[in-house]
Amino acid sequence: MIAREAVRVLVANWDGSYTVPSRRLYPHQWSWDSAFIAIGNARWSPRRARSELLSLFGAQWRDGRVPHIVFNPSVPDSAYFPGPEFWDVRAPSGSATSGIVQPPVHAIAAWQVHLAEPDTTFLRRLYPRLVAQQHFLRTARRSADGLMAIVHPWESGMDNSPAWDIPLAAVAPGPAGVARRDLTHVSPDERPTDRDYERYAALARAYRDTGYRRAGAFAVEDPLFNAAYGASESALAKIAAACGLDPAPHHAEAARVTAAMVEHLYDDGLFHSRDIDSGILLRSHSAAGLVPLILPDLPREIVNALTGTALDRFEIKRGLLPSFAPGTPEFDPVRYWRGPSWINLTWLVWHGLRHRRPDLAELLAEGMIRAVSTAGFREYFDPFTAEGHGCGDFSWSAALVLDILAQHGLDGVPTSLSQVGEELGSLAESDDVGHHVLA
Ligand code: 2M8
Repeated sequence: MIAREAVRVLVANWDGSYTVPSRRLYPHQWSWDSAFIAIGNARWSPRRARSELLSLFGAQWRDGRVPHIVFNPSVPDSAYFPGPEFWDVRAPSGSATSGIVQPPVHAIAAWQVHLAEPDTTFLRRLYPRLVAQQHFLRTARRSADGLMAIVHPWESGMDNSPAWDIPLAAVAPGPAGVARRDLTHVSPDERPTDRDYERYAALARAYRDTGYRRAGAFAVEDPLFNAAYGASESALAKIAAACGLDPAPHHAEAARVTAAMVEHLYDDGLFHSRDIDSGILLRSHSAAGLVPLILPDLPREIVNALTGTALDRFEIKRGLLPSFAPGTPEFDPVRYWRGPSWINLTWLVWHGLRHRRPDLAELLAEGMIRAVSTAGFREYFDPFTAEGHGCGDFSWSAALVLDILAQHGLDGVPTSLSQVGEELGSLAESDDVGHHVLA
């Protein structure tokens, strides 16, 4: 049974207060992974779901930024590149962290966790931290046209997407011979190239050397990142209302960023990234351009156009959303973010279509379940054959499929999930907070 298998993966990857994305490939806490994992954990252990988010925000910086990695001090530096020695920075809690961020999907996750098991104490605790996270982005990262910039491909979450080929080519690569650890666990054909890594390391080093303050040679407005920011403002409006606070400023900010995205990033049935320095729209065929479907205020005609693009160019009738459009020269069905289907991207588009096009949402739900049933909870999947790639027992694949199963009532899930939850309940309740401080 898939639900039981998914919970097994999440239990195996639990580290006491949060979940690692993968035991060997990603042995620390990752920011947007934790948000997706919380959404899935909420379906069988709301307590773990709350802990996942509180633990991450325990490592929030004073300026509001939520680092993309919080390092586990008991894992050796050499287990992951770049590790804590490279980033060389600590959060006020004392945890070693990275200095960059990831798409801010956390308010969306917090609201989903609350819906699964209402808990206003949790919401009240997290709300000011979520607000600070958004505040950091709109102060430190806001561009002239009112959108938020990312300063590293890792901040997009879609590291080696072809959408970054042009802006990344302008970055001078650092020294060759980066001490990569990922290739010990996954085939080189399924990961970014060494050349990509030399540039990633050079960019991160340059940002670090400004005290994590000034963007280097890479600064773009990404549609997924900005859509996450906007949808998080809509979620914050609901959270504020549930806490007896004023939701109006959040509604206004969500509407403002949606309008700015439509004005500056939309063209011809898809959202694109924009290079901040040149102001040029980086037209590509990345599935990031469909993620603005999660924005509640998106105009109807744009929703229709995006849906048409999802069907024609991304061929979602197959049930799997490719991360880059097939039929383009850059498309590669097995290399990381250059074409394979990922459960988190598919979940985001599914989330955006749920109330607008339930027929298509159902199709994607079935596609995700088919993929994990045949290939297991792999990191990514060939969008044509559903063959699994990257690491196995990958946490957000397991977590988000639990959410899909629960929402679609597939696999007899509401009953079986609560059974699984009950069986594992003593484990979920008895373990304790790990190394991250729950502030
Ligand atoms: C991948 O990114 C990390 C760097 O952050 C890596 O390649 O080492 C991406 O898939 C990213 O989206 C994800 O959050 C992370 C952990 O799953 O792995």
